[in-house]
Amino acid sequence: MLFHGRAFKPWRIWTRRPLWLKTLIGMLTGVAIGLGWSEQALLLKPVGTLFVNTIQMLMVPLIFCSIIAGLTGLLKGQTLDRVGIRAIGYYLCSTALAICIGLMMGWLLEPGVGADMGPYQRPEAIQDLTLATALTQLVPRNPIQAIVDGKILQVIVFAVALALALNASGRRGRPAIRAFTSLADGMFTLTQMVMSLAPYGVCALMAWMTGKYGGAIMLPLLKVIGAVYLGCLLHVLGVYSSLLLLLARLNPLHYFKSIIDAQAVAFTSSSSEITLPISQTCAERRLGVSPRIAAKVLPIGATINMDGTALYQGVTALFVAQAFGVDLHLFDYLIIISIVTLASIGTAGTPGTGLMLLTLTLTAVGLPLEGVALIAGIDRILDMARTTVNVSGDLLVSVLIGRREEELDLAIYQDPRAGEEID
Ligand code: DAS
Repeated sequence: MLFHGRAFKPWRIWTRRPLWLKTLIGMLTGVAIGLGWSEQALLLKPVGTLFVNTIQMLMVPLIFCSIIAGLTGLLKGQTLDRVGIRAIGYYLCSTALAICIGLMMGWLLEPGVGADMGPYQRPEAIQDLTLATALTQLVPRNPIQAIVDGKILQVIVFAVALALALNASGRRGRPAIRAFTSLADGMFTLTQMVMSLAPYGVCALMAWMTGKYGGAIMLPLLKVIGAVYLGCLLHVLGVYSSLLLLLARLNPLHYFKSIIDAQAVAFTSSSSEITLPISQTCAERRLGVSPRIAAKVLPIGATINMDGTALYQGVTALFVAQAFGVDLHLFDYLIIISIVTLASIGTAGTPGTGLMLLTLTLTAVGLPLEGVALIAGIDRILDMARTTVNVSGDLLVSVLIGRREEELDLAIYQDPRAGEEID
């Protein structure tokens, strides 16, 4: 059959839809199946488990290669200068602060309470872990064994150490860096291939979970959206304003007015990398940051700064723990803060990477990966907010460093109209 002169292929109506929309449709279809045919829906569990196992298969090699590729790509064989070190310091501190806000929102709003999907038994090894043993175990005795056992924190520590060593070894390290960079690219491609199956995997898991636990699990997802958006608002308005006032003695209002364009692109694209050119223009023409500082600080931010993603990890990890009836303790929170802060080094500024990072976070504290399927359906809605915060944080640090290096044009900062229009 012809349609506008071309062969009409009805399946294209589905295949051409964006992945996030197909995943959302998959989730809603799964809920409908679970509510309508709860007995039969339980038979879909193996399909969902297969999807979860496939994601788990990717995790360790993906984070290992992407941290090495990300860190060596950032350092480019040099040692960081004062601006670079300060930028990374600001970024990692604000990311850790963002996770704390996310954990606080999850603890206060308790989005997962009422989902009643527990009780879930965490692995003994994680339950019995103490702070002393965790600190001693930070450094893996056998890094290959750590990779085999999926000990996330040890894998990350080893990856950061190896990246710094390869970067310091100059020309001799380049073949290895190239190898890890192409491996990381391969892992990202494989991740995209696996995530293209998300609509079907999430559909199967949601059908099974709804069939087993009922439709009550949907309401908590709305609370997750509320908690993430509220936390993002609190972080940007509260933390960023305070940092501008306390560290740079600048009026935050000018900052918020100047970054609207970049935030709009980040919100609609859900990608820090796509937003980077707009951020650069915003920084120079609206915030008055010098091109030298903007060119150095913003790419670092797009690579390692993930305040919104970190905050989202805090909320969703607590959501999954509450939904499955698992009590997390202070020590678990410290593990989440460490993992997410360090893993953000290797997290790409592209849509959906936060969901992949969530698999690391849940594994590190022994929570079920079925929680990833619960979140996957609404992830794009959350990604829009967290990417907006990521980009806002990048721009904030460029202002703080520009101010400290006396490379901030106050005339432009105080009157963004003084800068050129952003075309
Ligand atoms: N979308 C990612 C970014 O571009 C963030 C995320 O997925 O968490 O920053």
